[in-house]
Amino acid sequence: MMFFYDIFISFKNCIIYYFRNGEAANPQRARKSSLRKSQPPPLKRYINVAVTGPVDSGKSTLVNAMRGVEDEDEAPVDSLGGSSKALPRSYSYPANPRVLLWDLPGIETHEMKQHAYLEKVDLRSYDFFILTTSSRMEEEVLYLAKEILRMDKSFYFVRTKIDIYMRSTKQPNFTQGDLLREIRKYFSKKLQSIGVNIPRIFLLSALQVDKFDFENFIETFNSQF
Ligand SMILES: Nc1nc2c(ncn2[C@@H]2O[C@H](COP(=O)(O)OP(=O)(O)OP(=O)(O)O)[C@@H](O)[C@H]2O)c(=O)[nH]1
Ligand SMILES: [Mg+2]
Repeated sequence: MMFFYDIFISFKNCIIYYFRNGEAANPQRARKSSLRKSQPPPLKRYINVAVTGPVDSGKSTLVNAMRGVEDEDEAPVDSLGGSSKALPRSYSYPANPRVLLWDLPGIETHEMKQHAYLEKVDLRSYDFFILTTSSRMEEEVLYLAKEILRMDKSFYFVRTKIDIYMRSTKQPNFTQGDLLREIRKYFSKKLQSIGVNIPRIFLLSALQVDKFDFENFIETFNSQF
């Protein structure tokens, strides 16, 4: 009796493995199917990392900088990704072939649009998030952060275009270090207020990768995945 039970269990596991791996080979399909399920498939070939944030916050430029390319046109879009800007696009990550970087469309300010955004990009199907903003902590960024926490997943918080901020901010008694410390403290407080105990915050420029937090960001990312 035990023997037949063992055969039944291993047959069942084979079927589960087959279907999960099928989805893993095609994240687009996995995303669609995860709309129907409460959980994304635990067995996946890729670590799907979503770069998300408001419109124009520097998502695509950051993806390019992470991949070490200057112009999006030079970077071949993975066949897995769509071609429209309104769709998430996937890119390989040269430093780690297990990672797939997803350049998500920008989230818009209006509350209803925020809701629609979650449906459109199916946030649940990603494993990790890089949340970008190019200004102060906007409402939609906090909204995304809360959604990610609700899914029990984590994120890096990236304040992009910090080079512009540094160039345009003139505070006579503040050194660059002071300014960066203030910004970090500001974002830290905001993120802690929604329950992120130890926020991982990077203040960087995707166009000046040898300055600010960019190198630290890449090192941290590479050591985590
Ligand atoms: N100076 C500076 N400019 C940046 C930086 N990151 C992005 N930009 C510029 O900001 C503009 C918008 O950048 P994108 O990367 O297209 O922004 P996005 O979030 O992908 O925009 P959408 O996909 O339209 O939501 C471009 O002109 C970039 O060159 C940065 O770190 N520093
Ligand atoms: Mg973009």
